[in-house]
Amino acid sequence: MNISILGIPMDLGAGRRGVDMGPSALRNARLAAHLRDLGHNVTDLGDVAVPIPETLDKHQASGLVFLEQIQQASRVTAQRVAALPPDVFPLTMGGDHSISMGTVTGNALRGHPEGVRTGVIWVDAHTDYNTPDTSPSGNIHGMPVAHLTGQGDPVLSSLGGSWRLRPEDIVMIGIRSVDRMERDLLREAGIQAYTMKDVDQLGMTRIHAETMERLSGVERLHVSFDADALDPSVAPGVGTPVAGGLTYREGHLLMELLSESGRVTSMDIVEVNPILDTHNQTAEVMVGMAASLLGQRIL
Ligand code: EXY
Ligand code: MN
Ligand code: MN
Ligand code: MN
Repeated sequence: MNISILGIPMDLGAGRRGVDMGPSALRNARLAAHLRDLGHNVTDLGDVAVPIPETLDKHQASGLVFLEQIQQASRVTAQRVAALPPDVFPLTMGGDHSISMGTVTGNALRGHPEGVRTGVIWVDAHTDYNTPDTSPSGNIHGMPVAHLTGQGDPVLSSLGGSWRLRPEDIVMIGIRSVDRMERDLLREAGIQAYTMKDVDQLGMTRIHAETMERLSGVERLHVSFDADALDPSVAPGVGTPVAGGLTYREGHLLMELLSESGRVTSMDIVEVNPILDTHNQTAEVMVGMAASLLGQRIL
C-alpha cells in the first residue's frame, strides 16, 4: 500500500501545551520505518504549518479558544488531505483532536469535490461532541464530532462545503467521559457509542462485528484514534487521561480486526503529548497500533 504521513502539530484546541510535539514523537518512534517493514511504500509529507500559542491572543471575540487559527489550520489540513490521490492511505498525526475536522473532511473529499459517504470509528475516552454552546471548557478538541456533523461554528461545520458526516455513520469506542449536555446531544443524534462498560461486557470482537455491520453502507472508512482511549498505564502521555481505559491488547485486537476487514481507508493518531510521557512510551504504543491496523496476520 502507498501510505502518506502528514503531521498537524496543533495544540490550540487542547487545554494544555505539548501535543504539538506529537508528530515529532511519532517520527522518533520510527513510524515510517515500522510501516516500511510491513512492506508498505511510505512517504512523509512533513507538517502543516500551525501557529504557536504564545504568539497569539488567546481571548477572541467568539469566546472559543483560538477559533480563528483552528479554522485556518483546519482548512489547510482538509485541502492537503483532499489533494492526495485516492489510492493513497493517509496517516495523519496530531496534534490535538481538533485536527480531525480537517482530516475527516479531506478524506471524504478526496477525488470527489462534493464528498463521499464516509464512516468514522472514533476511538476515544471522550465523545468530543460538545458544541460551542455546551462546552464546559471552550477547548475545540472537545467539539470535532459535532462540527463534522454540521453543528456549532459555521466555518468549522462547513469545511467540506455541503458535505456532512452522518450521525449514523459514526461509531465511538472506549468512551468513559461525557459531559452532561454532550450526552443529551449524543442521544438525540443517535450516535452509536460503546462505553468501557460495553467493552467489558461485550468484548472487542463483538463490538468490531457490530461496527462493521452498522457501517456496511459507507464508501470510505476512517479510524480516528485518540491515545487517551487507552488506559493511562499503557498511554500516560496524554493531556486528558481518564482511568479505566482500553488495555494494550484490546487496542491491538480492534486494530487487527479492522485490518482483516480490509475496509479502512485512512487513520489519525492524536493527543500524544511527549511532555507528559515517559521515555516516549505513548508514541511507541501508538506506532504499534498503526502497525496493527496496517499489518497482516502474524501466522
Ligand atoms: N469534554 C471535555 C471538554 O469538552 O472540554 C474534555 C474534552 C477532551 C477531549 C479529548 C481529547 O479527546
Ligand atoms: Mn520501535
Ligand atoms: Mn478526542
Ligand atoms: Mn480523548
